[in-house]
Amino acid sequence: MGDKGRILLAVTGFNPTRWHELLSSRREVVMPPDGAGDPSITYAVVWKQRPELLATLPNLKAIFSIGAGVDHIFASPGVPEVPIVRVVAENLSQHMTEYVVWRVLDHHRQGMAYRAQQPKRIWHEPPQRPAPDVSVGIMGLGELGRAAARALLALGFHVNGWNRKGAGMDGVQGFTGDDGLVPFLNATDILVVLLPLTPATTGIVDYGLLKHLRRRNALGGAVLINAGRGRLQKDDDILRALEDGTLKEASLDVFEIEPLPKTSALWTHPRLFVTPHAAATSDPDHLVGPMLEQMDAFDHGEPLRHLVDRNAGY
Ligand code: NDP
Ligand code: OXD
Repeated sequence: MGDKGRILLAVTGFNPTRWHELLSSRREVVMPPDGAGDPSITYAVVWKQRPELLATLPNLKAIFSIGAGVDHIFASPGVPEVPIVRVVAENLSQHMTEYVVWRVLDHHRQGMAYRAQQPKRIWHEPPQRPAPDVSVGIMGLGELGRAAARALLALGFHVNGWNRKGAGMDGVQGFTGDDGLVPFLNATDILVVLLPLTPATTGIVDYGLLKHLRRRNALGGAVLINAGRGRLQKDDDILRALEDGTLKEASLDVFEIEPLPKTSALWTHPRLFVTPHAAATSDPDHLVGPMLEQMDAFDHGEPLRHLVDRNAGY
């Protein structure tokens, strides 16, 4: 094992025992506080690692993100100029698709209204339109957005997509870049945010953006679902939009500060559904095998897959 080089496993915020067990099956693994400056470390597997740790490793060949998002890596200064690999996996896409379909269907089928009625024993059927009368707009039509779009199309929803470079998708009405944003929002009833957090997207989901959503629609109001990153949104703007009717309802999996502070008014808003950044959790049993294969292949001169574009930040 030794001549393969060692892996630095540097994570905060969760218990990495299973990641350690699986990575150790093929290579030696070092965990902080050990590892700083260690010349035998050739790969780092990270989630919200301690700032500057990566910059101390003289023989680092590549960094593997434990998530699809890599904002946690760029949040630290001095990230070395080595390739960064992010998670792209069927298993993760499946989990995110489940979350998106669950939340879209709950809003579409008036789940919040029924949950409010039940304790009061109210027997009332709110208006219900079929899925083709509802437009779901996916902001960030990447790996996860496309998987979710396929499932929503299969359910009969009209699907819009917004991205940066303009690659289209069959069955999805495409909108691109700054010029496409307002037309995209104007044509959207349920906004699903699956963007990465970059300098270009930070704070993009604010009150002004939500105002552009289509509100006179089959649902009786606009809906926001954010499973991308919390700092894409302004938490206070979402509360304001829920209060003044700009938004009918929202589902948030991510927040500006995580864990969401106990004092946040988001916890108790009656038309807001909160989950604790759990839409699609990285599963080591599915992800470590491909990571180790990529390390072996790269050591043999083959290219890495699922590389991050450092200039774009995702
Ligand atoms: P991808 O990189 O595959 O897709 C990102 C999409 O966002 C692409 O369509 C891209 O456009 C678009 N995009 C990026 N920047 C801009 C911009 N400035 N303007 C317009 N469009 C933009 O990422 P994934 O689909 O794999 O993941 C998306 C995000 O989901 C992750 O970055 C992460 O933050 C979040 N996530 C959250 C999880 C959770 O549990 N809540 C779990 C996993 C991921 P283009 O196609 O043109 O490049
Ligand atoms: C990810 C996440 O980026 O879990 O994969 O948030």
